[in-house]
Amino acid sequence: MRTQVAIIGGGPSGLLLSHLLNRAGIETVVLERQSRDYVLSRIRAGVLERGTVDLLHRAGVGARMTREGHTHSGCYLTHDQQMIRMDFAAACGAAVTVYGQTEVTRDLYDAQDAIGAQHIHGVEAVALHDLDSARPHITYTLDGQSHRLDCDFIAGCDGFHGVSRKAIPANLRREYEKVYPFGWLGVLSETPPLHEELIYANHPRGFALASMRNPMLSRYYIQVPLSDKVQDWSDAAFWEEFSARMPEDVAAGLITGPSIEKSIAPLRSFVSEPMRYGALFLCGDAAHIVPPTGAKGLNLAASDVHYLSTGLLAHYNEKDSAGLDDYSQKALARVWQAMRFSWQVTTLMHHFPEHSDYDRQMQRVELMQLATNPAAQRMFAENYTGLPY
Ligand code: RFL
Ligand code: PHB
Repeated sequence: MRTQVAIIGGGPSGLLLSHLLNRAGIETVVLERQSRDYVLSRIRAGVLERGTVDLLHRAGVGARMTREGHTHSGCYLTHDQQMIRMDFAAACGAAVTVYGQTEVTRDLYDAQDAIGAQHIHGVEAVALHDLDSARPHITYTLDGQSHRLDCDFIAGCDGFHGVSRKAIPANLRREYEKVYPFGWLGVLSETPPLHEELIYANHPRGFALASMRNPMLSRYYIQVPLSDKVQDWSDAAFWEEFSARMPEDVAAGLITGPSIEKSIAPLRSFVSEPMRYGALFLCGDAAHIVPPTGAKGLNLAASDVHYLSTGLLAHYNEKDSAGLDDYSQKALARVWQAMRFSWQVTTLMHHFPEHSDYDRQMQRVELMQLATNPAAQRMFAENYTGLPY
């Protein structure tokens, strides 16, 4: 089999790239290890930057997001009992859209079906070959049979645990990593959200986040030690701990219910450079991971796809390869900005086991600066709603 761009991974990066390319007449094949149902059952990100929203509209998949997504022009940071509003609209004239990654992925699959894009689910033993030659190709097995896919380019959109990144020779790859000493326990529940905007809570007992998907679906998180297991946390224990970390007057309005999903995600920052090797281009979590505190993971995947799709379009339509040559450098410049913001908000809002009283005073004064200083508010708002690309 032959295609122009072979895409490994049918998560949001792979699907969005496939859709933008197909709409421009460039042929793709998406190879995904899991079933479509499995991909659509993963509960992940919930906040879309304005750039991601614009890109989804440009890809022609924004209609349901416009109908069902919710525009948020601010969020709250709390410090014990104090609520500090970050007013994005006043600080930088921008907003974010609350619309789940699951819904973005579903819209992309539906749109891909409508144009007959090629997806192969259930592939195993995916391997990349001859990346630094004019004949790159992929081998894989499907239902026990071996297959070969020849292509011009390979997009590695296979997430942090995928095979693409490791196909770049180790001596040409530089990895940067920071592992945080805690994780987030997340609960999805069919209850009205605690508040109309997101609340990020810094509390002596640990961080908590009140988020949402829609008026009858809430997403809540609490910081937990890495040693905790999901089965250690009954729903009742979760609600009690979550309430204790929110300001008392806000927690008084919490409506609890059974969890319909409960999972623990470790927090990690990771960047692998460069994001290109010969015919291979990495996108999204395959190249970088951020802790979820800044809500940047999915949004970085979208900006990578923007740079790569623009480069591929110029290559095929105008025989201009400058965008492909610049891809790694441009994408990484934005990745590092989001790394810094995610690290800053993670450090500001969590309870670190090794923190001294001095470190906690630093968190307090930084939060007070965000509460009172328009320059600090603008910097937060610009980064949260998304730097331009
Ligand atoms: P994905 O979504 O991981 O998709 C990669 C796809 O590649 C497939 N795959 C393979 N396919 C073929 N062959 C192989 N060898 C393969 N290996 C893997 C996988 O099955 C999968 O379908 O990466 P992508 O597309 O780059 O998208 C990135 C986003 O998913 C990610 O940045 C965010 O979801 C990160 N993230 C969060 N971001 C936020 O902004 N807010 C959040 O609340 C948030 N929560 C999360 C998250 C990521 C999590 N992960 C990765 C464990 C919670 C979790 C649990
Ligand atoms: C979510 O709703 O899942 C969510 C929102 C904001 C974050 C992280 C996760 O910073």
